[in-house]
Amino acid sequence: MTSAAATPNGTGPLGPIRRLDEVDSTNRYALDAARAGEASGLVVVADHQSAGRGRLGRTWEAPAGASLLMSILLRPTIRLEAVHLLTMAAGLAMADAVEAVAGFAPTIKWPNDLLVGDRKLAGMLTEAEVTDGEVTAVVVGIGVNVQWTDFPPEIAQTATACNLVVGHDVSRDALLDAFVARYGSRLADLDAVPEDYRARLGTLGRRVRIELASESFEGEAVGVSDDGSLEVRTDDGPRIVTAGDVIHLRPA
Ligand code: BT5
Repeated sequence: MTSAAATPNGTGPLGPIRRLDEVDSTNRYALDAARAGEASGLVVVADHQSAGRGRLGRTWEAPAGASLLMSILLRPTIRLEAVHLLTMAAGLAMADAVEAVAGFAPTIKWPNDLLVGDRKLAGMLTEAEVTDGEVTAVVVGIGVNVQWTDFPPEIAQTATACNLVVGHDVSRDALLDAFVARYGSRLADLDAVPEDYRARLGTLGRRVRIELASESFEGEAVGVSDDGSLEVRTDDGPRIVTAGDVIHLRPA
């Protein structure tokens, strides 16, 4: 296990919250705001994104008004390798916020999806600005399916939403407020994040397939280091995964 030992001094309190009716991507907006000198703490929330970003060039779908779509701009004093902690903290804060507001507890799938059963409730995309080897800004983007009627065919079998889980309406504003309060507390105590993250992680102990750009392999997910890397036990020995896609497989 490696120690990230990173307290992101200088992130400061979260806020202000900037609400947009429509934007291409709240992450793009927050990254541009960072480059223009915006201070740490800005929370950008949009009702609709015309080009919501997933990881690895994928897209994030959400009809207007159906999802909590937001990006948080942070300016932590942190090593690039420890930026994962900020996303892990956001996953924990959102899982706790969903539990408090909607009344059910999502699990985390490594690295940062929130799941209910095998269905995806929320996804996260963190992007960092690095200048001369120093992290100058981090944008943590989160999309949570809150109030959906039906899903487009591409995700109909794999997605879920808060209202569909609990059978009644769930407020995006209440979820936003609950998240902001919890994320602020998590950022102030990053050392506690890895252990709490492991406790919420549905991936540990599961048989998984890891899909990397160049290869894929299967094994059992056995651990997560303090900097967020996943350890997978394979027939050929242990593998450490720092980025990639995980598929939870049914037990053999
Ligand atoms: C993610 O990517 O899960 C990161 C999603 C981050 C979205 C937020 S919204 C606010 C902020 N601004 C942005 O522009 N982005 C962030 P990834 O693990 O690559 O998952 C993407 C895949 O999830 C897609 O290829 C679909 O298969 C699926 N997907 C797309 N929209 C979905 C949805 N609403 N619910 C569940 N799954 C979805």
